[in-house]
Amino acid sequence: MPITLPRRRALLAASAFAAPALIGFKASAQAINLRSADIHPDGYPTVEGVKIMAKLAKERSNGRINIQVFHSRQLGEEKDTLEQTRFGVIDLNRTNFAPLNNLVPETVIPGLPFLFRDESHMHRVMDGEIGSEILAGAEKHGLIGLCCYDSGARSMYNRLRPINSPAEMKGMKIRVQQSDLWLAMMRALGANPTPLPTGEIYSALQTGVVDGAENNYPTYQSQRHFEVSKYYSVTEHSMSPEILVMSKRSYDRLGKDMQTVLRESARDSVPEMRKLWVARSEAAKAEVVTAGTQINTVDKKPFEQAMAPVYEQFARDARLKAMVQRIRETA
Ligand code: BDP
Repeated sequence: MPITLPRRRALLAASAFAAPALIGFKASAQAINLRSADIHPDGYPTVEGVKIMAKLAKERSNGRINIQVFHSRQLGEEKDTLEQTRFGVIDLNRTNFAPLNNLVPETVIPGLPFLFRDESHMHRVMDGEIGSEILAGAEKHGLIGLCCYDSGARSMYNRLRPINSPAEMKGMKIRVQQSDLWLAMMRALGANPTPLPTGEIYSALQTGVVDGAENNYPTYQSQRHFEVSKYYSVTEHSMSPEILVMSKRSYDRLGKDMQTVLRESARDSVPEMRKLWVARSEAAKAEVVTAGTQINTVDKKPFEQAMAPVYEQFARDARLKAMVQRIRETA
């Protein structure tokens, strides 16, 4: 049907009117709703860290950015949610570095045994150039590394007896995170590692599928593992931090200004998260001691020596080797 002149004029007028309205809508009002995953319960410092980031991002975007944190594995276990994050089904995800190890070679570095001298050494490394390089490594794999959160140091715990030396771990069935590095680390100690997602550890300990696991006090406490494995041996063998990633697909959909808001809000949530971490670590330790956990300290040297060969296996290429060296040289 031919368009009559008045009708054509009306159509033109309508589109001329609609266009600026649409642009205006896009630039200011369109809400950006993002879903973030975490396996930890509400109140855990990583969950609260992302909530702090969400608050900052909302303020700085004049209310446009809305981040909803799905804690307590509501969206699934870390390995599965990371896959979904790569494909843009989930927008943000806070996990440990470990489930990224097999995908992103750089991410093995911060988990290597006895690499960081203490928490402040770890902060200096991860807050600096090396930390940024590690975070950037995820980008080729569909993930934007936004920031690192604290996770303290991981120690061994089990239901059989206190561990004092690697010799006492011979043949012990130890749950590990789903990463080749973590399998190798436990094998180096003589243990028999079983990779399991976090949510399966409690019943594995309870039924004897595994004898023990390893983690920091806040996870040992909040996952209730102390109820079924009461010997906590302070090996502090790894300080593998946490990482907050964003789906590159979700990120690429946003304008530069909103991308900056998200990056900066994540970065600025880190000091607050660290304060919460310190408080939670102390509270968790006190709670498990009251509940009957037996804590023993160990001579760490034999553990360090037994685990040293994993460096050759996982920090093999020149770039990763140099990264380890640079970390050791960081004052
Ligand atoms: C905790 C980490 C969490 C890991 C968990 C584990 O915060 O991301 O999934 O350890 O070992 O410390 O499964």
